[in-house]
Amino acid sequence: MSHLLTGFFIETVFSLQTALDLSAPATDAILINRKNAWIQLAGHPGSFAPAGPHTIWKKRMAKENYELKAYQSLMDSPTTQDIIPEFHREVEHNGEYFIEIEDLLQHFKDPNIMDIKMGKRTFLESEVKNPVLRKDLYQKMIDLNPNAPTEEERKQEAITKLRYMQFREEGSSTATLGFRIEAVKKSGEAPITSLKKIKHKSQVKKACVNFLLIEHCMVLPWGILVLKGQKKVEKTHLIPMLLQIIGSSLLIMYDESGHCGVWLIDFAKTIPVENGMILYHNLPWLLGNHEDGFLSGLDNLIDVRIFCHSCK
Ligand code: I3P
Repeated sequence: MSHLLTGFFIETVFSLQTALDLSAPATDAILINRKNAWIQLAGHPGSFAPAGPHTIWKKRMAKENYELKAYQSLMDSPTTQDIIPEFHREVEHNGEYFIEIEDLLQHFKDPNIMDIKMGKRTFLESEVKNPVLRKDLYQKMIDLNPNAPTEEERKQEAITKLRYMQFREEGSSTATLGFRIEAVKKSGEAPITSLKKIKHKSQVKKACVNFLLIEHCMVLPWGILVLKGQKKVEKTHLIPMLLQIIGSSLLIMYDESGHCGVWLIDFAKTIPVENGMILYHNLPWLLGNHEDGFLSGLDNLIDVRIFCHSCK
């Protein structure tokens, strides 16, 4: 696969303070410089660190190591191995587990970056049975919409993760379009992560047009063509039918030099379905059918035509 750039990683690091402090891999000046340059656009703060010159470490947050298994499976498949960061290995460091993956930014110079969270469902089915009430998610909910909590939720000042994740889906374009813009960073500017309420097609389009400079319009289609099956792969075969892909993002980057790329990233909630089941990635979700709405999102993203008129 093409080895694009270093400097910051998208699903990544907002500030030096929140970056993981891993003394072992990040000792030389180059790595320290890289660490200083990181910004986190989305994902769990502090879960990434620069590793080798062309790689980063990503910390395992969950008990189950879904991400390692997902990478192994996606790297094995010729249809997906070119659209994901290259997976190197699993690492244990100070009793914690990490995966070492390609730093996609190593060849970009101050790129424009967009992170689009894919799918109509953003939570695992296991959340449906999780009764834990969380005050932090209640707080995040009222920060976004003070009128959202029910009377009971107001009394409890807490909500379940399922409630929060569905509230976020409904309050963004996730529920209707099957994707949402998580964050954008334009070259030379600070990251914008305040796009949580972008919901309607026209708003999505406006945000995308703002991101996509006209002169770059012709270079970006490459990425989406790969995603659509440039290698004569049917779109429905591109995304594995045995994996539910929850909370993964499309990472779009381009810079002044004409480098551009689109990758699928973040597989912490990408898990195989039970034996004998297959997924279509575009059917309505019903508890137990594991559908994720990934391909509905991809179709709608293409329909919004953010990439270019000629890449339809
Ligand atoms: C977070 C986002 C993350 C999710 C996190 C949410 O909401 O959906 O993907 O982590 O859950 O709080 P928001 O985008 O509004 O900040 P997971 O993907 O790991 O589920 P968490 O609070 O349990 O970490």
